[in-house]
Amino acid sequence: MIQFTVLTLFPEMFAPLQESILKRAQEAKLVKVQFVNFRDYAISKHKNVDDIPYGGGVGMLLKPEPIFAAIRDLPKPCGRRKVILMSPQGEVFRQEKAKEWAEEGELVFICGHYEGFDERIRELADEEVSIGDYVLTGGELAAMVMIDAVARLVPGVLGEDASAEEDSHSISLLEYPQYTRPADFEGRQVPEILLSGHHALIKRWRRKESLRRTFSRRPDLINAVTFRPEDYSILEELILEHEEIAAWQDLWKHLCPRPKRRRKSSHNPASKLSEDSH
Ligand code: 4GX
Repeated sequence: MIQFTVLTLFPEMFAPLQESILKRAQEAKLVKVQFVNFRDYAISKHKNVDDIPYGGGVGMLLKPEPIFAAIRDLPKPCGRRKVILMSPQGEVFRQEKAKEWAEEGELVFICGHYEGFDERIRELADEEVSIGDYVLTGGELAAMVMIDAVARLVPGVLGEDASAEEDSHSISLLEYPQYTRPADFEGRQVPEILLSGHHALIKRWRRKESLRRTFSRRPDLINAVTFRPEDYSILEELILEHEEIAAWQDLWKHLCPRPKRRRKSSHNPASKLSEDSH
């Protein structure tokens, strides 16, 4: 069981987590999501959680007291606990981070909804992370993205034939195109090879299309790809089909099949000739 604790002024924003796979995971007690409205920890009469910035400037900042009080009031964690702050200044959240966090007992997300937070709030966080280079109105959507990505890695959350591990490999290599019935949809044909039943050739075709897609759509991922010996002939074909791919060929030159060294033979006139020459 992994526990997600969300410090937020807007717990209703998390309704999407009560649907589909994560709903089932919570019913099965594999995942728990709980909310702390830190306005409950505001000290002032008017329950303010934000205030104007010292030194002037536009907008409001989250005050430190309610967040500190809410964190201090959390019950002792069952296992390991990690406190996370969402911010575009943080390290970008990736699949590797999701895998790391899936091993924790409790993840606490601090969600703010104002222009920023008092710098002293940062010291509560073990990690500061961003879901990407864009600005959100609050941390809630970012927290939901991360909860979803982590929860699906918890054993049992996806089906029995869980393919979470396979999926995470497809982060460095894009998925090949997939098709289901009908074989002919308004004249658009499913590639013939997929109907052939020739499993080895289908596997090779899929690998080739994955590589092709990665080169053309996400060249930034290519350095992270682990090339296999059997990729060599595929890559030679891809270079002929897309000249640009030749620019990367240093990445797989180590896979170049070397011609077998010929065994010494006295019946080979060519080798006799070369022996005579010295
Ligand atoms: N990846 N955010 C807004 C709001 C905020 C204010 C005070 C904490 C305290 C973002 C991102 C992002 C984060 C902008 C939350 N949070 N978060 N900010 N990109 O844009 O994660």
